Amino acid sequence: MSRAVTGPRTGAGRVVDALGAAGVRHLFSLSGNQILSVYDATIGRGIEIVHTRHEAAAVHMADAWGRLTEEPGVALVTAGPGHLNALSALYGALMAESPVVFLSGHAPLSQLGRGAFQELDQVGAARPVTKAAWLAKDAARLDEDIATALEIARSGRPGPVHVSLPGDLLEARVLRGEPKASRAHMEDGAAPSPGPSTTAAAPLDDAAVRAALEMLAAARRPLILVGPAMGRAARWPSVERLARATGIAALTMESPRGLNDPWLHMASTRLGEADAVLLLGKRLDYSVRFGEPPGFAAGCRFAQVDADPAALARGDRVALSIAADPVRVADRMAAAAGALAWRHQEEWGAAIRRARRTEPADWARHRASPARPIHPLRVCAALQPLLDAGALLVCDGGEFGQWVQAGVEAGTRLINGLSGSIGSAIPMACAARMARPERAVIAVVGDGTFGFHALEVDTAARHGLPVVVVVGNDARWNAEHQLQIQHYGRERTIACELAPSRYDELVRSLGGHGELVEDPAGLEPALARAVAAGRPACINVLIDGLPAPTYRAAPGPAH
Ligand SMILES: Cc1ncc(C[n+]2csc(CCOP(=O)(O)OP(=O)(O)O)c2C)c(N)n1
Ligand SMILES: [Mg+2]
Repeated sequence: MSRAVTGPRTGAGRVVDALGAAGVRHLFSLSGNQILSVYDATIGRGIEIVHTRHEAAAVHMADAWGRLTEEPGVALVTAGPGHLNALSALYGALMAESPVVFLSGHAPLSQLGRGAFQELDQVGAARPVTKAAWLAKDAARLDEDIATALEIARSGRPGPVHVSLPGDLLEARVLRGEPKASRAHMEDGAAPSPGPSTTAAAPLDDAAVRAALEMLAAARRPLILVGPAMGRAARWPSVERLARATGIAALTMESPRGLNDPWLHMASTRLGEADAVLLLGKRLDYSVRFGEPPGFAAGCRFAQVDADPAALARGDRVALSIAADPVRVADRMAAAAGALAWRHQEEWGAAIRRARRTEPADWARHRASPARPIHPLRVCAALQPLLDAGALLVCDGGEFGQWVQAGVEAGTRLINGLSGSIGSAIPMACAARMARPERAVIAVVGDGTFGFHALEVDTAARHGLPVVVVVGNDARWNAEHQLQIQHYGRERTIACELAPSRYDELVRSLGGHGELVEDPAGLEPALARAVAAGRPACINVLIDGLPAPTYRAAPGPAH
């Protein structure tokens, strides 16, 4: 049998060369016919393939890599069903504004329209969950496709970009200096130029920036709200500088629970008092209740800054819209703030910052509670010292996830985010450990959520990634159970029960460390052993399935 054509002189070689030249060292992937040429081309080229157990997990890993490094995480999957399996995770990356390059094998160009194996309009399927998506058309230009995809993913408002790679292009021999097809002859779906997302280079509209600053200066109770990318380490210092220069409190809005984000604590009860809001890289979307009453007062004015003009809200809620890089605008505003007369009282900004850290009065008792099943805040109390020592938190959704997001303070945390999707935490933790090998990485998931990507513990074991998975086991899809109680009544709850399964034993069977914790006193020692295990670990905690915390206008019981 003759060997397939692979190596540096093929289209696949061009793909790998372009990735390597851009500094990409990992491909998060699940194998398949159409991409084996790319696997082959990585041999000896310094690029590690992290071979996952589901395509969505590969994208979640690329997403975490993107969020932590601000360099695109690259996922590579096979055509048709492999491609489709990955799409839900791309939605997570899109909503988290994470730079991701999503590459899929694709039916050969030479067979298109004839019912090729796994032939599918992959570009059409990926378009709603990407910044840009196209089908590669020329083997000699595959390197340009990759470079363009990487550039679009990280520019402007970061996000995922897709390129479909036809199998025949990947396997085609490409000689150096081979003539390239002219882009002008390509049909719709060919590689776009980075285009309007590169507003970074455009001159700032000084008058508009000044008007936004004056709007804040004239307000009594101004606020700064920022989106997911602005809340990350690479951009947050600019937000902080502006907050310091103006005395205005700045908050990141990255929770699917929006103004009810439990991490906001008592601040969630005060945001509606604002009379002017600066949105930095933050859409006026569902998470801020579109800026409308009762979320915000009818008279509250909004100024919105976004690198992506399409993200700017239409309608009369926004007094000022600025299409520009929010980092540049924040820096410009911080520099100019001293020259203005500010009307707001420092006390308002301080009150919001204080409220953000103010917990209901009874939380201290819950953190120390000896009760069984274990209170979620007791788990938080056990996690906090590890986070204080530098562990990175990857927290999923569901009621347990909300408790932990609210109940701990983490130097670095990744959450499921505005997609409102559950299931990403275990694969994200794997990539987080790759991006930050010096730090302990703790994934927090509900028992239902654990099932989405539990087998990525196997990926972690094979790739030497000792992540710690803490499962809050209430034998229930509790978030939905709670909604049933709220909307239909306690006597009409249905179909949300799970078994109190031994997820710790599952992890042990995969070569990991696993412990069941039923007694709160066992939490700290079990977590310490898990962190020290040097292999993936699961602490399966039997918790009380409580509704996630909510806040009232005055500190009081959580529920
Ligand atoms: C992909 C996806 N599927 C379904 C949901 C709806 N959903 C949100 S939370 C939740 C329950 C999660 O259960 P578990 O992980 O056990 O956490 P718990 O709420 O019990 O603490 C479900 C089904 C979702 N948000 N995302
Ligand atoms: Mg549960």
